[in-house]
Amino acid sequence: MKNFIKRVAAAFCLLVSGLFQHAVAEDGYELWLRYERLDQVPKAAPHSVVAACSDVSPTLDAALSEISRASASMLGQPLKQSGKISRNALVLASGACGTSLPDGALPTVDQVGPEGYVLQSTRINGKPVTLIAAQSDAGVLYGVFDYLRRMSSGDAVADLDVTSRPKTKLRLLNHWDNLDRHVERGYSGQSIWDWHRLPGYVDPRYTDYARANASIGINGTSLTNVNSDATVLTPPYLEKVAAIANVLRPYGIKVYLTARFSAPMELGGLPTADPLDPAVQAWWQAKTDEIYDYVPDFGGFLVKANSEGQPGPQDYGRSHAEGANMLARAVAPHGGVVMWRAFVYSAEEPEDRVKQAYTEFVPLDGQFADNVLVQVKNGPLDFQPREPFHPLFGAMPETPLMIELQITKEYLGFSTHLAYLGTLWEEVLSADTHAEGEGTTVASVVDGEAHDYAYTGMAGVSNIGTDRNWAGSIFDQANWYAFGRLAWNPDASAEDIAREWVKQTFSRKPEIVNEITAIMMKSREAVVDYMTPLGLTHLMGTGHHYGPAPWVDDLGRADWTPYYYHKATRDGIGFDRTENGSDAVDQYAGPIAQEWASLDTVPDNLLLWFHHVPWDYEMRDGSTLWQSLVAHYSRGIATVEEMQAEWASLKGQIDPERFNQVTDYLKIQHEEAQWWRDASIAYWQSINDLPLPEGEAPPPHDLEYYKSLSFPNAPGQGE
Ligand code: BDP
Repeated sequence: MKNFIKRVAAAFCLLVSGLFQHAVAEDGYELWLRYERLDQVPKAAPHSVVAACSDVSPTLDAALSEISRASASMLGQPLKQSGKISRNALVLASGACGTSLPDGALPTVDQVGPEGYVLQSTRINGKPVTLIAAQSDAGVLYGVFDYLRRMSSGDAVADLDVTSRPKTKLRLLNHWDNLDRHVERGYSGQSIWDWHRLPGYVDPRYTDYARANASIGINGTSLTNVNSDATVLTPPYLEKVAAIANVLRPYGIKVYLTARFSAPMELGGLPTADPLDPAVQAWWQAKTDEIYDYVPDFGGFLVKANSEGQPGPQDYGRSHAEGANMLARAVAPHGGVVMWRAFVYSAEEPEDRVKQAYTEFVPLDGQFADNVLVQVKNGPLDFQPREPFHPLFGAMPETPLMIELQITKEYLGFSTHLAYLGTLWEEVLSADTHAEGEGTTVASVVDGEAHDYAYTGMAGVSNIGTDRNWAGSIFDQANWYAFGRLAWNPDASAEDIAREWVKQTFSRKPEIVNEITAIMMKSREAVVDYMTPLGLTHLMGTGHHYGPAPWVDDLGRADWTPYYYHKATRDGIGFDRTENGSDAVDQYAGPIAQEWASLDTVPDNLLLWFHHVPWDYEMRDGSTLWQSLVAHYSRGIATVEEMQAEWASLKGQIDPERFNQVTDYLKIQHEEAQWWRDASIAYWQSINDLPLPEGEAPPPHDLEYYKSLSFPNAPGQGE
């Protein structure tokens, strides 16, 4: 009888848990950490987990709780924690925490560095086990996430022999979040940092944020907008910052803040913020010491200075290096760093905007303090759908250069366009700068291999907000994911990363994985085609950056207008950056400069970035430039149509919530792709007076209609 009751109770629990599983909303909150139930328990799946140390640190605790959550979800029950090694145990051991293991049981972890790990199927006391070993607890945590990723992807977990270490040291998200919770260039709701309620209320969401980031190796986060507000440096806010840091710390994530250069005046009442003024230096030193009182492992400062109206050292006739070094001195005793942004272009400077960062920073090479990194956007302009790589990569051998990527899709259709950015970033990272001879890829500069940098890093401008799905859309989660994976290994393949993400996010079924990966892999080029084909750039609407506006030619500054970049006249189109024009091409190493300077060898996809050519210029395929341009727009739309059809074919195989949202978003994308094509063509025709190539549909409206569209409430706007 007792047994019977037990069985009934068990059946009831199963039923309830089954119902519950279905009732759980597929709203995207779980990201890639969904840990879907495995159809088959894999060979060598662990039966228990052993943390081989006496003192379980908060980081190991986080690892254990992730294992418990994941195993409950994937295997049906959480792994038992045990103090004893038994058959098929999962054994966690870090440097300080492997002492309870028998001699010789631990593999050497010398080669994995402070954050790497070893995953090994081995035997301890004659029993088969899986060992996750590292020098540090953070390394174990990363190893645990790797192990769970394999399991969640349906990969084999028997016979593991994996060694992994991150190729970059600083892997950071940069939030562009204001203290009033508005997110500059944010398309996923408000800032998750709930400053007003902090520190009294610490949203549990911060723990999930930390889990997600740690799962992809992110080890730092800059909480505040680069267009910064000094208020965050005041004691009430530092208390809030400390509360966030406390949640992130066990996950190996350090907190950084943006430093407003004029803070000594605004907060300290000083008459100047001159970095060579002793009172200013003393103010920053005291402020920094104070920050470390609140957050003992504070990472350091991220600074946007003398750029787009932000205060900076040049206001006092000082250089970027002098400004950066002053802050670097203040954080140095605490082990902090300064990330100084190279996104600068001067208001007075008549020089081609894409040349200015190089012109300003190359002469400063060697002048920065040891704990300064210069943070360089992937391209010389501003996160456009396609740019050549930034010429600073390879040109500052004495200065650690971080790469800054934009995860939020300010220029690629906000969160409603499906655009997987892994391919964009792979294109940049694998580009050959030729700086130290052939094969000096941007990745090899960023990971320090080319110039032996002491610090290395990657920053991604976050796309995270209060939306339930975090990123504004399910596919935008893939961009957050890909950023982390590439920061860990800048040589990783965008396609492998996409597959991995799809398996954990949608399905392990190979047909579904292939279909969704294929959609992702072509998505970014589709955006380039319908927005800025053939090397065109910066054609978006003013201020909010939503939609096309190639006709704009009269803003406060010429280099904010689309006209500045396309220079279309009746005779031709494109920006001449050869020696006959701005000669920006000369900022690249010899072989690259030669390739891009010549019409014979410049790739089609950068043609109008570097050259001004007539509308009837003959392309390699025999078409005229005009025909080719129009064909690219239409091809972009056709690709979105393919993506829609491919997605539609998955109906019934993806849960309705996510299926429907993606379907609706693709429809928006299709309409907006059409809008980009039509508005652009209407404008080019008003300039070149050319008829449309055969078979191409005319825009349904006249140019005046497209010009009249106005979007004062578009999301994510700047100041
Ligand atoms: C631009 C954004 C602006 C940022 C700026 C930056 O439009 O909101 O402040 O980049 O990176 O792309 O500083």
